[in-house]
Amino acid sequence: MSAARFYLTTPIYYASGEPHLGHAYATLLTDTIARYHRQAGEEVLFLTGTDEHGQKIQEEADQRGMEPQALCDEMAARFASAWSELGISHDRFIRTTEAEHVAVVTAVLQRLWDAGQIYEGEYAGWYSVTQERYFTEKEVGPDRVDPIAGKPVVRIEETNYFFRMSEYQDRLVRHIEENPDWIVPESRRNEILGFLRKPLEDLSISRPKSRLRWGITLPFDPDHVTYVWVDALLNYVTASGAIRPGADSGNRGFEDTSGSWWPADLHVLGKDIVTTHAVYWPTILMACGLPLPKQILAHGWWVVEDRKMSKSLGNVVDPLALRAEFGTDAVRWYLMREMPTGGDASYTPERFLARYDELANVLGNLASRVTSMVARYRDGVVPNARGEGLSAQIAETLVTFRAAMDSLRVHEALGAAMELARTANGYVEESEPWALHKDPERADDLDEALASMVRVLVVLSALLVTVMPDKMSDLAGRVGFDAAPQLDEAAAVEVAGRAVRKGAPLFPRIESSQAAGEGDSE
Ligand code: ME8
Repeated sequence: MSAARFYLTTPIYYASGEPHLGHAYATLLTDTIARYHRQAGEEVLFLTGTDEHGQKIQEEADQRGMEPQALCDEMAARFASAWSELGISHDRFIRTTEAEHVAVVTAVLQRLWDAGQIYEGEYAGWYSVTQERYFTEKEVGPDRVDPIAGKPVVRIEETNYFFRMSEYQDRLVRHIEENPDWIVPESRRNEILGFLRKPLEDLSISRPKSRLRWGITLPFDPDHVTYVWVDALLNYVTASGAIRPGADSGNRGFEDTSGSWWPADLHVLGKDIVTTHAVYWPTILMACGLPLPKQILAHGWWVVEDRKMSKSLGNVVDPLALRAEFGTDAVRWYLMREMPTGGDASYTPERFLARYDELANVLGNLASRVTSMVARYRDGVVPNARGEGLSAQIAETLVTFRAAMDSLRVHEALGAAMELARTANGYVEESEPWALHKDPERADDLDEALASMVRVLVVLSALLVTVMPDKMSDLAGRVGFDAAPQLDEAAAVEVAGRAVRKGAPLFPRIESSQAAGEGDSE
């Protein structure tokens, strides 16, 4: 039987600015979920990339006195290198200026045009360049600002092509109602259902070249380019390989996506772009005859003093600077552990340090104590004992961890793992290996306690390797494993006889934890 497959995506980020902590969060969240599926033995396609067309990019390039393509080349490289520094394990980095993608967008538009799904009309409305979207009179309010970033909108009146989105309203509402987990969390699902209570309008899908030259030319009118969101959303189909214009299969992909990665299992994105993903996107797919993605996870925002962190607000935190100081895995841990998936979280240096302390004082401390006791009391070899002192807690943690990960509550899964480390520190205190060591009659008890502690470290490495791949591989290595084991094997691996080494602290203490008088010590 072939392995189960899982296809998941991040948003593709605008190539108009540098990656910041918000982008890093979305990408890391997707990475953590991707690693979790790989660790379960599934075959995974993890897609990320850059969104390179549209007015926002053109304006940024004009401002810098650059060609848009040169700006995109520079920014795509920045994103790719940030992701490599943050240990992101994507399988494909797509750029919407790639020839393959341009061909897919062209094929899709031609298909919609041939099917009578696109017509020419007049548009008059408020446009936000920051969001690359029209908003209604009501949404922009008397101040004429977009409701997401609060930036001014502009009035646009022009001839556009429209996609008959309104025809799909009922089908979309039914889909959302019949699939309660299609959009998570529920708050975002309700928001979309609320939006769909009003009549859905048709979607303007083109821009005249007289106003915007940077985009994919419409196949049926050379004077217009494709609206950037239609172009961008299709990246998910391009990378799936479902439609390969010009290939032997022709456009077979529209009728039959077998053999490709489409439909996606999960789109991860921020709550700022739920409407485009949960309304525009599924209706376009319906009109093309393509299956819908299986799930949409809308995560919350990192805010700084109650305002969304964003380039346009000028309040961004650079994830790479944090990484230089604390290491990649500490940044990954903070972002994944601190933000309740779906909620908002506020970035503060204090919270960062508090989460780091958890790593140093709970997990790092446990690893250090256990490895040094095995070294000291048993010459660095795990004794031949069953090591079942914490079996019940391990079993319970595995159940909680899996359930939380499967329902995309990553922060909860990580919390459960950290709780196991806390419990294990308590076990160390209670079993008092230092006292057992002094009593030759209790050598078996000491063996059992040490083996149990090592087992917990192995399980922790398996639980946390998705979020801290380097540190947890290091931890597995310190207790005699080549790599952190797969989750379903972790509780039952043989620990007896493994060679243990202590090594330098996994998470070196930083000043605040030293000041607090705690740390990575026995
Ligand atoms: O919207 N907190 O790109 P974008 C958390 N190109 N996440 C944040 C964030 C914050 N403060 N700021 C950004 C676009 N993000 C389009 C997407 S997809 C077909 C096209 C994350 O560069 C979050 O995931 O503005 C958000 O949805 C995404 O970056 C938007 O990135």
